Amino acid sequence: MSRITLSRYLIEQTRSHNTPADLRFLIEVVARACKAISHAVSKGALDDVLGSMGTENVQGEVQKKLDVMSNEILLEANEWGGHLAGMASEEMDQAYQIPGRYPKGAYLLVFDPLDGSSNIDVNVSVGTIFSVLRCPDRNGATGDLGEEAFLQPGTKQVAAGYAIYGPQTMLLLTLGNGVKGFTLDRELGSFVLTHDDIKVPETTQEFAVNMSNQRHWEAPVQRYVNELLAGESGPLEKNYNMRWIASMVADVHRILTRGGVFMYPRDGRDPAMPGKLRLMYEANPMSFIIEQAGGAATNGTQRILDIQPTSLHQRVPVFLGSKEEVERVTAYHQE
Ligand code: P6P
Repeated sequence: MSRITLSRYLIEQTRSHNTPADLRFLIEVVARACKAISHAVSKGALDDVLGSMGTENVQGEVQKKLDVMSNEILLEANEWGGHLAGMASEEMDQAYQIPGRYPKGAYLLVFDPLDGSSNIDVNVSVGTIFSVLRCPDRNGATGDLGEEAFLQPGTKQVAAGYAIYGPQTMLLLTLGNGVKGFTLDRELGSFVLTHDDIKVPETTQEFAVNMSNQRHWEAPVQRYVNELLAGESGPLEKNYNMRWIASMVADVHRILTRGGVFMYPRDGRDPAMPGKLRLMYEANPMSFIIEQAGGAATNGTQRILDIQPTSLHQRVPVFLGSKEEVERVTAYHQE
């Protein structure tokens, strides 16, 4: 059977779901950039790409060399094609303006160029997360694109995906009609469709959370996690396993593959920081993918995709994955 590459899948989506040609081109360019990032990540110590830059990003987090490299790969790949009106990244304080020498397009690309980068130096899976929005009508405005153009709820995403750089490099993608998984065939140099219709199992016996933060959690989360730990002798009447890779892409990929519930709750350490994960380029794209795969995603009190963003780098609590568990922990927040 001939293998369906990402390019063929996108062409077929254009025919069957009227996927616009410039969106198809955007996804192809992002996929090509992820191949370049995969190559750079795989070199590790061979190419002196490990370790830190000695700088901090807008989040106040130490920037790894590969964080900066991955960000530059995505900017350089996407800025010239004429499909974007602007870009935004975890690694950049301000929105990225398309240079005047290039044409501008209809879309906004928002990304975390290398999520989980604290794992790079210990050779654990990391990934790239991306979200695609339409640029609002600028009514003829020609100056710099302001942050407000990006501040759209997750329901406005036209595409979202991630690349995971693990034992295999994979690209998971949704255009709003299901979730597809593509595995990089390094001999072909193409992403090949290997997971045609990814679904999150509605129930699970596996949860993902950083337990070292337990003393900082709010009461509903304390109650829920204690019930998970109580196992079959507790109110949930089944035993649960725990996994925490501390790389959102890897934890979410596991959940898409075999189910589970992922949590990064708000905690009491810093009221100004309602959780660690960023809405625009972590929570929103991952929530779009999870919902398209039949799962659920909330911030504990509301659907993540319905949140109206107030700033480009805002953080939100995240509960996502198997619907039964997300609905349960969300219900506890309402009690
Ligand atoms: P912690 C990686 O830095 C990240 O943003 C996510 O990929 C991951 O889920 C989370 O932070 C891990 O956080 O506090 O467990 O190191």
